[in-house]
Amino acid sequence: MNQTIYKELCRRKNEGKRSFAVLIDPDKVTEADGLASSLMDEYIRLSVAAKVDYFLVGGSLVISNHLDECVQHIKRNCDIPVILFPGSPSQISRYADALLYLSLISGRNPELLIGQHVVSAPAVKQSGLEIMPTGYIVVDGGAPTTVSYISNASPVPSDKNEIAMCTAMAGEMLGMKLIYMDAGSGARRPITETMIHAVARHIEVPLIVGGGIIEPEKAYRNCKAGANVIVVGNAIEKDASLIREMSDAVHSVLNVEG
Ligand code: 1GP
Repeated sequence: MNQTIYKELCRRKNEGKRSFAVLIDPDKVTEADGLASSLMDEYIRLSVAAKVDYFLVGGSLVISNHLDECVQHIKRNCDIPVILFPGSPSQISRYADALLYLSLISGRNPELLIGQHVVSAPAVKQSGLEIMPTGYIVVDGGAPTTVSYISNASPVPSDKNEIAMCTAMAGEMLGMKLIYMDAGSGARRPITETMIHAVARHIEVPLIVGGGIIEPEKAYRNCKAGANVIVVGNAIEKDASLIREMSDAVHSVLNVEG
């Protein structure tokens, strides 16, 4: 299987480079008829200018059926790789470059650990997408988020660094190629740097961190703590000019740490 995106993620990690990903919710950037909104074009334009590394496309609850149109529009208009971040097995588009194949390892809901994967396995395989097995760790962000409600699983308490650390270690030893720590979209409290550091220093695979990051300074500190990829969605929806500031903050960190 083609592993272009994953190899690039690992290369960037090994070189001490951090990556910035803009999260796009197809519901928010397409019109009722599926056509791209001017907002989507603005995101693409600003992201290209700011040298954004990846687009993550998806969400815990995608209501419209415009995923394909959204991904195709991005692919037609820029070279930034598109990685699917699906909230359910229906969120697969063969037009994307890669798929975060998420297993909710912080939860104890068998459907989200393996059940939905079994049901969707043939379709996922046929998609031809680059599959990136990802241990998904949801951390309490101070408010019930869509992901915690939909997943019907309790998040890791925000101050229990050792639980997050052991969960990530177990995920890596089970074969996960990425660990994604998420406080949930729109989290009131993003994941602490101490938790990020505790996890990062115990795993070898790239670490993605997102949820409630609204300030470039926080993105910077997360990278210093050991995050390899920073994901921002909500804050950019409120102020698209943050794309540049976040991207610059993330890319300003260049060192191999913890
Ligand atoms: C959510 O990690 C992502 O799954 C991004 O969160 O929308 O709060 O930036 P925000």
